[in-house]
Amino acid sequence: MAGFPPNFVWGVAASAFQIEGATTEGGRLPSVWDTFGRRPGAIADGGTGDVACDHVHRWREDVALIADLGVDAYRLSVSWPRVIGAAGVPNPAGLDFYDRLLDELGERGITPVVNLFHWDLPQWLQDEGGWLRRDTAHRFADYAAVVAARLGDRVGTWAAINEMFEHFVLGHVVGEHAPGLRLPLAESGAVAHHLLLAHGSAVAALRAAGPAPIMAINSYAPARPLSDAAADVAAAAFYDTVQNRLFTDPLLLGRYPDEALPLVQPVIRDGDMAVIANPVDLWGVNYYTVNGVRAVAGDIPLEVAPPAGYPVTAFDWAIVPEGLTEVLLTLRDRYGDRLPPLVVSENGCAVDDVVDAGGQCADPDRVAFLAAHLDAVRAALDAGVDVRGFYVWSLLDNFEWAAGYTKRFGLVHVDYDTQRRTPKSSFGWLREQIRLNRTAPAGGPAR
Ligand code: GBH
Repeated sequence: MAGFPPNFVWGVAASAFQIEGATTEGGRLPSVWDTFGRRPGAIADGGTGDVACDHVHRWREDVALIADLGVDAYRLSVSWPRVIGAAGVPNPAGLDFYDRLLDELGERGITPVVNLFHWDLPQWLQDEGGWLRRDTAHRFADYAAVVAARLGDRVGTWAAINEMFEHFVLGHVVGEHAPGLRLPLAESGAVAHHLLLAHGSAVAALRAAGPAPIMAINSYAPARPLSDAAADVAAAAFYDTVQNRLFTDPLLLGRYPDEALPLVQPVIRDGDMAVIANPVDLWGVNYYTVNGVRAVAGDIPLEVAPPAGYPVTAFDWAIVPEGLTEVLLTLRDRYGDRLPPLVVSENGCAVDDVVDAGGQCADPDRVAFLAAHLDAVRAALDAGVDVRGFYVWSLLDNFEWAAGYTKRFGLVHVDYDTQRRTPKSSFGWLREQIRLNRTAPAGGPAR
């Protein structure tokens, strides 16, 4: 696995709501996920984020794990409702938590990559209209400025919003994620536009606050028609537009794809597109799978399912490493000079991991998954694509959104009864890959 460029960044990622717990401590206000998670049937196992991985109390142990893993960088997210109180007043106790966390990371030589929004909107902002409301984008920029002023001196790289597409579609159209809305497609465009506007406004605030580079983070997946039928081919093309271009075209080209314009046209104001296209320094790619798409009748005119012929993960997502190479090359080909250097900002898989009687947790399927996806990154590097780093999702098993605690993505197993952390075999494997890569530079014999 050696053969990556010498300055290639090895990282591991997590997000606030999925690991923190302590949802009522230190002045932390409810988020849309606290509310949504209490809807009967919303979460597969009825799990909540109340405790999660108890990271707010165990952060020191978790940073020690990250240091032990040997990664260069840790991608975390700040919980908006933890650091901003009602009416937008900063909450010092919440900021203190991240302050200590960043100090500890710094002392361990781990670069913090700090994302500001991983889907946990303060509930009070949702009550005022959430992402349907333009003002939420301005509130987000205010929040970014508060965090930058307090933590910016120790942040290695900023990110504003994780996966606008998932938050938009799953949270506001399909209703499977918080806030659980099922907006008619025709009314949903405001959410997409305001997320983009929030991103661009936050980029401006972060730039004004300091020199740290800024990364955009989106998910990408090739969309493949599930049959040769013309309707399925058209549905896959539409899905490709919505997932892979609806957010990326405005961010990089300053305009929406033509097919998506009717959705957003009513809410666009003069000057918005320039704000949205505020340049960033790095382009984060979250990659998990390829999506099979077929046409169906209904307001949402398509359905996504794993394409046949591939092995699947414990989540039933198709395992298609070459899809990652395809995504990286497609971005380069679509956006050319407009595309900043790429980073694989999330990759990983769900496995039904168990700790055996001897206290070991072997996850060979995850090792194979990660090895194949790292090969796919190297194929893109060999094809001349500028990829600067790779972040495994995730450090710990954690709250997997609508799947609750039923899906495990961690390099470290978490026993949710005892909060005991057990590094899986993939943890030791990744540590060894990082070490090998550092001692055998690109083009060297170990390749
Ligand atoms: C990421 O989203 C999130 O950023 C992270 O919080 C989350 O924990 C992690 O992934 C794991 O889920 O095969 O048809 O069922 C990933 C977005 C959307 C990617 C669903 C895979 C599967 C489509 N995912 N998609 S299908």
